[in-house]
Parts: sequence; C-alpha cells; structure tokens
Amino acid sequence: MVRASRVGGIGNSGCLLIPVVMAGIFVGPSGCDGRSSPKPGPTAATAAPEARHPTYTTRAVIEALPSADGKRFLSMHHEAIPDFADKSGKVVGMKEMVMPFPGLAPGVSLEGFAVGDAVEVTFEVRWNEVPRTVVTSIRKLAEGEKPKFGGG
Ligand SMILES: [Cu+2]
Repeated sequence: MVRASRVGGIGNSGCLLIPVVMAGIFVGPSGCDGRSSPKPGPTAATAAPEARHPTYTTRAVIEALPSADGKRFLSMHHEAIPDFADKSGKVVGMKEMVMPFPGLAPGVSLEGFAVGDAVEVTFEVRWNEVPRTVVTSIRKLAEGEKPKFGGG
C-alpha cells in the first residue's frame, strides 16, 4: 500500500506546530517531540475513569428484539431519565423515548424476553466507544409493575 506522501505534504508531516518564536516566547526546541495531540472532545483527563461510563437504571417496554443478523438492535421505550448527563457530564435529562440499545454486556441474555415485556434495565453510556449504549442488566418487572409514560 503506497501512501500519497507528496500530496498535502504539510498534513502528512506529522507535525503541524508552527514556530512561535516570533511571539517572543521561548518554548524550547522540541515542539514536536512525539506527544500525540489531544483528541478533540471533553476534558476527559479530569474525570474519574468510572465517571466516563455513567450508568442509568430505568424501566422500559421492549419494542423490538435484536435480529439474528445483527441489523436490528434491541429497542426499548424507556421512562424519562432525569439524571442523564451529556458527553460533558452536564445533567440534561432524557425524555421518555423509544431508543436502540445496541450493546449487551457479557453475560446479559435476552433469552425469554419478548416484545411488549416491561423491564427494568441498567445501561452504561460509553460516549467514546461503539456501541455507545451497553445494557449491563435487564429483568422483567413483576406483574402489575409498569413503566411510567406520558407523565402518567
Ligand atoms: Cu433514550
């Protein structure tokens, strides 16, 4: 595999730092010493590792089970999640909605579950991973226990 190294030579040089000498600030000679530039995104370095995978428990109704070919995910209508935080960690809440849950943690089985089942589900949100949403536990609600939808 040949890379077109002549095209866009600046972008391929691996060092995009422009000398700042003209600013009169001495920053040292090694402006490009192999430190990888930080990825764009939240300041994850300040967050505790476990805080990057926040976990939520909510009640839901199964709308669809994953298809065998993997093309369709588990889909559930979940209750509002008032403490849901966005990628930056800010609590923004999540309304009730039908939402796909593409990830299942190891050991989590959907055997015995059916469309229409009312469940309690716990899931992790892994903002920088695929799948982003991973179910870590799911259980059927007892007879008579129902998720609350529509502000009811
Ligand atoms: Cu949702």
